[in-house]
Amino acid sequence: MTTIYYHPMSFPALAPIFGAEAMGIKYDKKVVDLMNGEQKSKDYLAINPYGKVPAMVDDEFNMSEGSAILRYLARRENSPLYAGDAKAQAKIDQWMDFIVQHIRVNVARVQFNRVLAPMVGRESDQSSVDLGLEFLAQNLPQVEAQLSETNFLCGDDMTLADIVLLASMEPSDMAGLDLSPYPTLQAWLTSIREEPFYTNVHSHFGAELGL
Ligand SMILES: N[C@@H](CCC(=O)N[C@@H](CS)C(=O)NCC(=O)O)C(=O)O
Repeated sequence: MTTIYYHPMSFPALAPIFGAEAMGIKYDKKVVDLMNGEQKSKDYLAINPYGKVPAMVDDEFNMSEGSAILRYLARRENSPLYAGDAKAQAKIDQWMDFIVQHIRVNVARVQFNRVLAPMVGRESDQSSVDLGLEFLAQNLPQVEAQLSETNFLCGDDMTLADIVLLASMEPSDMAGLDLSPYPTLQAWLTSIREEPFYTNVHSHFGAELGL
């Protein structure tokens, strides 16, 4: 049995959840209570010694890191989401890395300081918000340009790269990101959020917490 440990407000952890749904995998999902520090409990550290979500247990095999979990599941399932020769997979990897390193981290800067910090009684850092917005303004145009050329990041079929983009953009509304300069990305998000692999998880980001 495959179990994915996550939290509904963790967009890194939503990536393997969306991926498992999109691959039609039979799996269990378990919420790790990040608000109360369950990720540092002895039981959870035995699953993921790094004390973070996501993590995955596949029978006796444990692993962490959302992108690595996605690749493992796709290889195990021989999924079309990570298909093709070395070059095709390299392009999927390229976009996965780009999204995590240039998009997700900056969405996280804005989301953390505008939404999460006030929720957990921490001071917001406006300079971090500004930096996140500056880097998003540099990097989102590349996503917009690609999605204006092809239906998905790596062509006309959805791949793991799109799953990572979807998960990374989850907090865009909640964090008040202005996506109006990126109409193709906006339309893409609206459309992909209507897919069963998304609606099986939630209606929108934060729905599980009544947000
Ligand atoms: N590089 C990891 C990032 C995982 C991560 O940062 N998880 C956060 C939630 S978004 C976490 O578990 N934080 C809890 C903590 O650090 O105590 C991945 O992509 O899977």
